[in-house]
Formats: sequence, structure tokens, C-alpha cells
Amino acid sequence: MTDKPTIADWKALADKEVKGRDLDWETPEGITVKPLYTQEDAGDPGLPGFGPFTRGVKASMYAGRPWTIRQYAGFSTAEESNAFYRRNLAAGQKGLSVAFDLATHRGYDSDHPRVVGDVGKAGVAIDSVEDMKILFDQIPLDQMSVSMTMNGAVIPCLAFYIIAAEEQGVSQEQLSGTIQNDILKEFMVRNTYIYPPDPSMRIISDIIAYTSENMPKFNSISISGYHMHEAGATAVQELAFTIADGKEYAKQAMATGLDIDKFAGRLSFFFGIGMNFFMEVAKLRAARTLWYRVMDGLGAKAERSKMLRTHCQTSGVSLTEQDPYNNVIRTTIEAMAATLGGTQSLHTNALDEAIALPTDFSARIARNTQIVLQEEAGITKVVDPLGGSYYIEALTDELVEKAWEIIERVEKEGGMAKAVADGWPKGMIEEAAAGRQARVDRGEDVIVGVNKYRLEDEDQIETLDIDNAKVRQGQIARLDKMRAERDEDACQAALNAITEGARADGNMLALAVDAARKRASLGEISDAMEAAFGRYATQPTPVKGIYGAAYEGDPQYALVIDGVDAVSQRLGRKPKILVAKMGQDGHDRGANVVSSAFTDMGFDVISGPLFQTPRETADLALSENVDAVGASSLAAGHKTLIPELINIMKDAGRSDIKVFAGGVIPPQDYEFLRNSGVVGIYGPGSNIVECAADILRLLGHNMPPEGEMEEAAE
Ligand code: MLC
Ligand code: 5AD
Repeated sequence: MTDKPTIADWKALADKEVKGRDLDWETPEGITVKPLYTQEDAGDPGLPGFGPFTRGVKASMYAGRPWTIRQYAGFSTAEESNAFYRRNLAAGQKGLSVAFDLATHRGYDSDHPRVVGDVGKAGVAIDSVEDMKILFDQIPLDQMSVSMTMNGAVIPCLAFYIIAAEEQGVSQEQLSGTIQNDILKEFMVRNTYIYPPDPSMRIISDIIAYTSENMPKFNSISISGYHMHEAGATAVQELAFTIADGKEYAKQAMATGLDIDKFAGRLSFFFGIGMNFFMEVAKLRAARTLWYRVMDGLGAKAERSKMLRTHCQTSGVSLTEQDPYNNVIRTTIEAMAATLGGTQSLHTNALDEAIALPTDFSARIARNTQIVLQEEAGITKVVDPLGGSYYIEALTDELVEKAWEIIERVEKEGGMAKAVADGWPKGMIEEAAAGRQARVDRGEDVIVGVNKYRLEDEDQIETLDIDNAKVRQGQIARLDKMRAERDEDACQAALNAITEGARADGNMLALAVDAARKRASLGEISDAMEAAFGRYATQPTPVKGIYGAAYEGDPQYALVIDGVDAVSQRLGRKPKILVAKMGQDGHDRGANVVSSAFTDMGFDVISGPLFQTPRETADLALSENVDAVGASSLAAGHKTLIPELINIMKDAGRSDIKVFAGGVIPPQDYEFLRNSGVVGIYGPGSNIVECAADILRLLGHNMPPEGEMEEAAE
């Protein structure tokens, strides 16, 4: 018998096979992944159900109870969303997860003039307890666990939920579910904040205090890395900043005098799951390990307090507008990573994600992806089936170590609230996003159907379209009726109590529950707090140099740079573009990446503030005298907001300013937008260098035509 081969033997054989080519892979996390892992690389992860819970929070995991199939959804009116939920529950969904529209997120009633383009679009419009009651009509809230993704207007929404249940005959002690209530990541990446950071943090503690006292089955927060992931964070960044956010909330609640073991068992988490399959599995295992360590450090005694329970959502940003059926495959892979990583609850994205909100058809495929995994694939039979994989264990350890370094840096620099205010975590994530975009545009990171194997012709798929004007009218009518019928004095007294309580140390949720019962609206409760807290605004500051550096030496990129130079010489100044965000859509990854890349290419870029009305954007475009406006829209407001912008500029005699649109825009809407005067439309997967070339053409520069750029660049 020959000797057992050694690692050195393997190395020699592999080198021979690939003629010495380096097979190591440097991931965006800065982890060097080797082509082979062995026993020597893998530590001992312990057993599931026992700290640090690397292998799972329950001893029996899915063998005892499968993860919750919890599809995030909401659109148009409470009636429509309620009907959608009930259809889905009948078809095998297990928990609910409410998506609110952006007007609701930002604390505006549907009749507010700033939200004309947003009502009912990206989620359901909820103005009062009356809407909330309709949303859960015939859904028994003592039995159904309900997640509500709400952060800005978290106080009125949770209050409406409590009263809707109360009027259904369900007391608050019985309510199980989760409120997202995670404001730090809003300031960092998601942008649906309302108040400045300090009062926002206080609101979180108020909710933790109220729910730990009155709602023992309700998860007071869903500390979310998902949105960092979507904004382009690496796995290490997502882990580190999410766990550090959790630590900050726990510290803040303790500082108000709460006992850690009284509230920590109801802190929950939320992660995004992307396409790097093994990395994502390891990420969830690392997250549990890290949280255990952090909570132990804060003095938690109960094991439950140190247990990281999480929801996951497959990645939206990994999905494509091009050849969208590939998205079913991507979502399946991501769902497998989430479940093999041990998630408690899961949302699987629909195949039309990059184009519009799910239809009944696409929602069915998305839901069935999970049902097939649970009921056909045998995944639930064994606890942590990838445990003991040399690679998975090594990756888990490496992620823990790398994330821990960042968590320690956060701690050293004064905690996560301060880090968010200083802005460096956001900067780090934006750098990672710009790097990713450049790798995709250069074809180094492959996206099937986008930068490789692209189809000549794309079939259009059917998408959901919401008649936003109709939803808004209906909402306004219901608001008017409620205001006419309520006891106005009692309602105003409850609202005044909120403002006074906000100025002193009243519990915001307790006061809002009272106001909700008296039929105060979401906008009114939000305003009552705003009177004491103020409203917060930030200016985007996109990173510089990352995109350009990745393109160093690229001939097409050089062609664009020359074009910008030529146009600059002709104009006697750089070509100037405004990257605009209108409406309450705070998704700014795309806008920031575009601003950053265009700046690197030599354009003079104005990054418009978030949440502008078309008039405010037009005013900025005119006063800055820009050559073009790029409107970024990811929340379906494009058909209302962009034509209005064009008309205002036209009325001001500036129809020469070119308007282009980017983001999530269904091809069905392209013609409408073009007829409204939009000169270029760039969906997800557009190449930024090609987009810049288009703009130079529009500005009268003689660029080689599309398709011949590559040749001309040679
Ligand atoms: C579970 N249980 C078991 C068990 N497994 N008991 C015995 N044996 C087993 N094997 C018990 C649990 O202990 C728990 O009880 C109960 O069953 C429910 O299980 P769970 O695992 O806690 O699941 P769930 O109720 O679904 O809660 C999952 C969660 C929660 C803790 C992660 O926070 C949640 O549902 N989050 C969802 C968040 C969400 O949907 N967000 C959408 C964001 S979309 P007990 O008593 O221990 O609780 C978004 C997009 C955007 O943000 O930007 O708009
Ligand atoms: N319905 C269903 N899914 C939604 N998402 C956002 N809004 C809705 C909605 N109303 C999902 C998308 C998006 C992520 C933030 O949440 O997948 O990428």
C-alpha cells in the first residue's frame, strides 16, 4: 500500500494540472480563498442549541420546526394588500411581513403635497388605525406573527397595529411579530429616517421599554444588515456594522435603566443573502458567534439574550432586469444559503424584482421556491448539514475574526451611533459598491445575461402597475371621513400630550397608542413629535476615485475621458450634471455610484439632496445651470415625478436641459417616459461608461456610435 498523500503531494499535483497558475481567490472581503480546505483549516463549532450557537439557535432546528416562510409584501390600498396576504397564506405562506409605502415610512399622510408620486407605490398606504384594521381583516392577530418594516414612522405604525389588534379583541400581550425599528442603518444606507439621530435613538429605547413590559412575544427590533448588503457592503462589513448596531441599541436600552436580560431575548436580526453561496452560509454562522460574544461582554446572563435569531431576504441587487428568469435560479441558490446558514425566517425575491413589484405569478414562484426546499429537498431533516465542512468552518472563523476587528474599531471610536454620524461606515460600503460596479462593468464579476451571454432580444414580462392617483384619492377620502367623525378635542389633547412627552421624557409609544385610539393620523402623530424633535436632512457625499482607479488603462474609459475633455474645451467648463432623487425614495446606492463614476470621468456632478419635489429639483438644475439631469428612481415614482420635472424646466424656458432616467423602470413605461421628454433610460445592469458616452453624444460630442465604442477604443 502506498503512503497516504500529504497536502504537499496534493499541491504538486494540482500545480501540474494547471501549470502553476495561481488558484487562490481574493474575495471582496479581503479573504484569500484557497482551492482546497482540509481538517487543518477547520475549528470545532460546538453543538447547535448551545452557545455560541454557531451551528444554530435551536438544538433541533428545522428538524423540529422549519423556518418561517415570510414573504415581504404590500402595495396600493389596505384592501388590496389584505386580499394578497390572504391568498398567499392559503397557498402555504406562514408569516406576514408588511411593506409600507414611502409616504408612510417618512411620516406623511397620503394627502400631503410632498408625496403625490409615492402613495401606494412601493408598499401599502397606511394613514391611520382604520387602514391598519382593513389590512388585517380576517387575519387573527393572536395567531399570526406579523413583521412590519418600519423605522421612520415606527411610533404611529406600531400604535396602529396595537389598536387594530385591540379592536379585533386581541390584547397586546398576545401579539407576536417584529417591528424593524432599526434607525442606525437608515442613517447609513436606507434613508427612511424622519428625526435627527438623538431623538431617533430615544424612540428605539422607548419601544424596547414598552414592548419588554407589555408585549412579551413581540420582537422589538430587527437589526438589519440587509440594506447594507444591498448598498454594496461586503459580508465582513455587513456583519460588523450590524452586530455593532445591535450592541449600540443594547447599550442604549441599558443606559435607560433596563435589565439586559429583560429585553435582549427579543432583539432580532435581518441579513441579506447574496450569490457567494458558501460565504453567505458562513456569514450567518459568524453572526451568531459574534453576537454571543458581544452580549456576553455586555453582561447578559440568560443564554436566550445571547442568541442571534434572524430573518433573511435573498438579495435584490443580485437580480437582473435582463433575462429575468435567471433570477429564479439566483434566488434558489440564495435561499439555500440562508437555510443552510440556519435562518429563522425567510423572504425569497420575485423574478421581476429588478423591474417592478411582484405579480401574483412571480410571487407564487418566489414562495414555492421555499416550499420546495422545505417539502421536497430534505433540507429540514438534518441540523446544520454543512457543519464540519472544512471550507465552511474556516470561512466562518475568518469572517468572525475580520468582522471583530471592525467591531473593535467602532468601539474604540465611541460606538456605532458616533461612527454613523462620522460617516466612515457608509464611506466604506460605498467604496465596496463602486468597486463592485467597476468589476461588473469590466466583466471581471460575471452576471449571466448582463455582461456575459446577453440575449439579442428580450421578451417583455408582465408587471404590476399601480394606479397611484386612484389610491391617493381613496386614502384622502378615508382620512377626511375619519377626521370628520372623531372627537376632535380628545384627539388634539392626545397629540399635544405627544409633543409635551417628546419634550420631557414620556414614552412615545404609550402616548401614540392613546392618540391612535382617538383616531389621530400617522402624519399628525409624526408632526406632533416633529414639533419637539425637528426633521432631519442630509446631503449625499459620494466617494471619489474608486471607479476611476478600477478603470485605469481601459481604452473605452479613456475614450470617454477624452470626450469629456473635448466637451469641456468647447464649453469653457466641464459638462455639468445633476444626479437627482425625487419623491420619498431613499435608495441612493445607484445615484451615489453614478455620481462617483461621473465625477471620476471628469464631469462636474451635483449630487442632489434626497426627497426632493420635482419643483425643488428643477430649481436646483436651473440655479446650477446644469446640462443634464439624471433622475434615479427605484420606488416606482418615475411616471409622476419625471414628467413633472421636465414640464417645470420647459415652462422656465430650459427644455434644452437633457433629462435621463435610471433605476427600476419597467420597459412598459419607456415609451411613456420618452414621450414625456426623457432622452435616455438606464435600467439595472446598464454600463456606466456607455451611459456617459450617451450623454456626451447628447451634448453634441462626436462619440463613436454604440456598439463601435470598443473598436474605436482599440
Ligand atoms: C422555532 N421554535 C422552535 C423551534 N424552532 N421551538 C422548538 N423547536 C424548534 N426547532 C419556536 C421559536 O423559539 C419561537 O418561539 C417560535 O417557534 C417561532 O419561531 P422563530 O424561529 O422565532 O420564527 P419567527 O416567529 O418567524 O421569528 C423570526 C424572527 C423575527 C425572530 C427573525 O424577528 C421575524 O419574523 N423577523 C422577520 C423580519 C422581516 O420579515 N423583515 C422584512 C424586512 S424587508 P419564541 O417563543 O422563542 O419566540 C425590508 C426590505 C425593505 O426591510 O428595505 O423595505
Ligand atoms: N413587495 C414585495 N417586495 C418588496 N420589496 C420592497 N418592497 C416590496 C413590496 N412592496 C423587496 C424587494 C427589495 C427589498 C428591499 O424588498 O426585494 O429589493
